Amino acid sequence: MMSSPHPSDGRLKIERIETFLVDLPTIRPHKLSVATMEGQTLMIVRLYASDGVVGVGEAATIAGLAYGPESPEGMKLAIDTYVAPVLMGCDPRRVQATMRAISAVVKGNHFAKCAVETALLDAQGKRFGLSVSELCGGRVRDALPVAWTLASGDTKRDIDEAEAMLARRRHRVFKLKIGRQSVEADVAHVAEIKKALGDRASIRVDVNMAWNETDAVRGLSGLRDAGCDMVEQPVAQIAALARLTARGILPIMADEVLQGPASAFDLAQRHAADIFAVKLLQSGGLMAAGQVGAIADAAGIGLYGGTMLEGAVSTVASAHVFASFPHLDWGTELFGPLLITEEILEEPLRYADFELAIPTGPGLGVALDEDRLNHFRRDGARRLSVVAGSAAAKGA
Ligand code: MUC
Ligand code: MG
Repeated sequence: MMSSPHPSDGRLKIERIETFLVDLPTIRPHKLSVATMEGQTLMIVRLYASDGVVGVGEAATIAGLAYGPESPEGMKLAIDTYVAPVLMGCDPRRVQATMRAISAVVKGNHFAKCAVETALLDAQGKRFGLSVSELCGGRVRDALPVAWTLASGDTKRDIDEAEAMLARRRHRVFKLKIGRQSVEADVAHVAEIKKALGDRASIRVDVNMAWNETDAVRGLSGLRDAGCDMVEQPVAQIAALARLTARGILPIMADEVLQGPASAFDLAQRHAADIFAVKLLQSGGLMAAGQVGAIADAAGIGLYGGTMLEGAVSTVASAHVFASFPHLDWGTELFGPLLITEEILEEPLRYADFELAIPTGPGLGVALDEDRLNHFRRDGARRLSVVAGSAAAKGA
């Protein structure tokens, strides 16, 4: 018989669900082919269970709706209006059954579902004294290599930034965001950075689908000659990605087209990529991301731990899942919290020696700094003081 998500003994329930948005500044504008990010908005969800355990989850997008179909505001609305009533009737210990009940009434909305599943697993881990990576099958590593994205829009500034990262031993793999200018200008930009850094760094690029196939063939050859190691999502279409992969000019990584297990299976069958950039949010949750990883493994496709430039909560959720991948040949890019100026954890994540240490405590193993969070909440103290200030200026 199928397990029901509903509390059969009436003893454990979710009593309260809280969602809110946090607007945080970034250390510099982050320039992608689809948008320039001037800040990052986190959608935080907290589930308060009747046993006193509180689970936290997070989701973030890139520049609102510029990158994909969900926005932080939309996720909050989806959870408050459609997910919350389902959660209120579920036993939070039955994580998969609860997510299944949600999916029965909410189609799509991968990011919102991932935030909720994160909170359920955080609570479950705290409840049973296990870290999320152990709940996800068990960690096979305690730290993850972390790449940094150079996306200031200026070649010289990118080189300086990379040098500073190398000197601090924080990153030695750099992903360059290209696709905003001509193929020739982009290749020249990559070549200049690779020339400056030499063998001290691995250089990869993310085109975020900006090229057509003929641009891509030209671009890939130029990038190979420039010393680039890998190209992420050069074109939008799966058929074109497959043809580029078959040419074998450079390893091709799928990102935007990878939207969970079914798409992973489709991409694998069509030989559309050499590597998968697994993102928890895009996959639709932690369990789904694990399935994407399993499909890649079964198909002989390489794995990379991707990010939506999330804050600390979602970053650490990703770290727990990637820690459980048997193979992670291409490392990760879990640097989201470092792009944000503000620390929102009581104890910051530890980045050292080119790696992120995965917390060992129960659940996600992190605690939010409530004062910082309250300060940056869209509906919090800072907004109220701005509103009060503008009212005073109007003589109210
Ligand atoms: C993307 O497209 O991969 C990840 C790193 C970064 O700078 O942007 C993201 C999104
Ligand atoms: Mg990408």
